Amino acid sequence: MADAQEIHLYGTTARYVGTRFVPSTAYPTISNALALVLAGEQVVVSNASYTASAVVSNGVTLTGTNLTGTATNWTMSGAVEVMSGGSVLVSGGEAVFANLTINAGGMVVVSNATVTVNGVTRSGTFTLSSDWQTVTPRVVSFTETFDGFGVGTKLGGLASLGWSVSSNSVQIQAGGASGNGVQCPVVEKATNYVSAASGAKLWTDVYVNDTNTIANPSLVPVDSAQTVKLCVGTNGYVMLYSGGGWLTCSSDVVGGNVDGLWSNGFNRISIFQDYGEHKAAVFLNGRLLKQNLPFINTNTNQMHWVDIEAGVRGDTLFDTLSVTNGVPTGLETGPYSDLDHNGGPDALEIQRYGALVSSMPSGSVFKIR
Ligand SMILES: [Ca+2]
Ligand SMILES: [Ca+2]
Repeated sequence: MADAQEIHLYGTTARYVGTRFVPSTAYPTISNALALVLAGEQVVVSNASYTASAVVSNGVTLTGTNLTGTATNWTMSGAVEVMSGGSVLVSGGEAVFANLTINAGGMVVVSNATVTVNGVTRSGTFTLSSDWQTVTPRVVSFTETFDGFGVGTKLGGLASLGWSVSSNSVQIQAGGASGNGVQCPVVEKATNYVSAASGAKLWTDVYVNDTNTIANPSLVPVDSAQTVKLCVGTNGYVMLYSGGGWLTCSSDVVGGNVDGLWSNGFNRISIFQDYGEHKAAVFLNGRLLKQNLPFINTNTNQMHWVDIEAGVRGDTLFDTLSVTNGVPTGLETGPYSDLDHNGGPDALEIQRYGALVSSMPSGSVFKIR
């Protein structure tokens, strides 16, 4: 027998009704349209079916049972945990789970319905199992505009698209570079896991809006497993980690002055990485800042993830992240797209040769040691 704060229904089809119900074997089934669990109360259903047709406003723990019914009015604002052997059946209508955990062996079966789980909405017929929130790396090439998701969508809920976050405060917001983007609050981090071929030539292209600069990048920790690390330093210069220290890109690759190039609003960062040669090239707003940049870790042959971190001074907004095998759209044109004036887009030269053609020998070179 349970107390009034915890309601157990065993071995039958049970319908819980009203604000308080202390069940007994004499009352296994209550037939009423309203299923309401108040804050502080919990329904534990064991080896039974639980039929809900209205609002469940607090925790539901399911053990070896089914939660069934038309989901039209389901709103699970409290924590819902599906135990091993338990399943939640959502058939038709809409269901909202504000805080859902599915343990190994449990499942949420969705049939022709719309469910919102932890801030992410999916429609159709599918099954969520314990690994639903496990990150699935995104296969290259891809572009994510974030425009297909509503404002307030938690990026951490998009694990099937490769996303992992330090906090659920990382969310899709209006005001991206185009349409919606992602707001990454102070000191939070968004990681996009990527599935790419070994030895590939890859472009990572993203628009970032962060007016804050890092006064002393030397204090920024560098993980030796990384390949490229970039930040924006004092005076808006792009800083690249190279050879055990930070390189200040105070000029572009041909020596042109780039003062003030990092501007308010969205800036476009395009990073070319050759995982065969272990070298990178970095463009800011379509202008080549650095080529032949050695990887921090030259033993890495395969891309695994992209990390975007917000600093302590303010939120970071980012949008339109792509990781592609070819030159990102639009990078071959623009006022700074041919810095060496050889008639060829610099991005295409980087893609083909890893460096500007004009910086490469035009004839044979003999070296002896
Ligand atoms: Ca967008
Ligand atoms: Ca060129």
